[in-house]
Amino acid sequence: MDDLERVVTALREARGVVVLTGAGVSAESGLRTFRGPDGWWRGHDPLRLATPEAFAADPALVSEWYDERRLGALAAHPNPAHIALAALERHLVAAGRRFLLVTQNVDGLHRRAGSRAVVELHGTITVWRDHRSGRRVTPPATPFASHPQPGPDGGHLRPDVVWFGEALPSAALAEAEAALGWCDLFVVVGTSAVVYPAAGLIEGAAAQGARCVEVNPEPSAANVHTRLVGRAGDLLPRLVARAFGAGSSSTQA
Ligand code: BJW
Repeated sequence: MDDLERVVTALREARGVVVLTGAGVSAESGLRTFRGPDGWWRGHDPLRLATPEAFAADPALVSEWYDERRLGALAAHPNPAHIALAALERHLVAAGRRFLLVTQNVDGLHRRAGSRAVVELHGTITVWRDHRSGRRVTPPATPFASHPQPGPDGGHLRPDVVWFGEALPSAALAEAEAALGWCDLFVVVGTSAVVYPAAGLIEGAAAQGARCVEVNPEPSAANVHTRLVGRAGDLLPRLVARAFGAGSSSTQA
């Protein structure tokens, strides 16, 4: 039996499945990853821009980067990987088994593909908040008139995402950690697995006895039992079709 067939069997037999996704799952929707060769924006390292320090030093620059990415996310479409994960959830739930999709992505594409049990560890790019008061707003799907954009309470608008050094939303992290107690299969898709506490979920799942599987064209930092080498948009539809029947990931909810 090859690795793909082993994962198909694991999907069929699992009582509870958790999937952790990263930027790679949206690469085939045309969105840039952070650490890939196309990640830099106008000569800026995205890992430096995604910090409170960058926003304090140059709010206009950071606002412009996020506004461009916000509009890019709104214009993007879920790809076959997002759609396969939504189908996987439907199959498992219909069979009375548990499922949770934990994403580090802020683009909203999993929900738009039809996934329901989704935990967004790093927030969402379509919601912004006043950097002084924290009051949230959902801006219209048009470019901001200026950068930074004034907030409703006299501050600047910043995206409602989690930057380095900031705490993750506590309810989201707690839900992801609680799932490690019931999952027996943990699937890691399209993440370099170097950012914590998200990457720690993989170690936590393995420590609690789950089989850990990776789907990625490059091996990540994650310590997993099985690596499926390839693009998520190729491998995930094949896995779901082999586990639950041909064509089973082709329709959205
Ligand atoms: C494909 C593909 C295809 C390509 N198919 N795959 C423990 C140890 C060391 C450090 C720490 C630690 N605990 C905490 C830290 C500090 C820090 C951290 O982790 N630093 C490390 C980098 C060293 N963590 C934090 O600061 C976190 N906060 C925190 O811990 O707070 C503590 C606290 C508590 C109480 C009060 C206050 C504080 C916050 C981390 C926030 C990360 N934020 C970002 C930006 C989000 C907003 C935005 O989108 O701009 O999140 S950074 C960026 O990295 C983003 C991503 O979600 C995250 C992960 O990146 P990801 O998704 O893995 O992307 P890439 O580009 O790295 O990888 C893409 C992958 O896809 C590659 O593997 C490709 O091969 C693959 N791929 N095409 C499948 N078609």
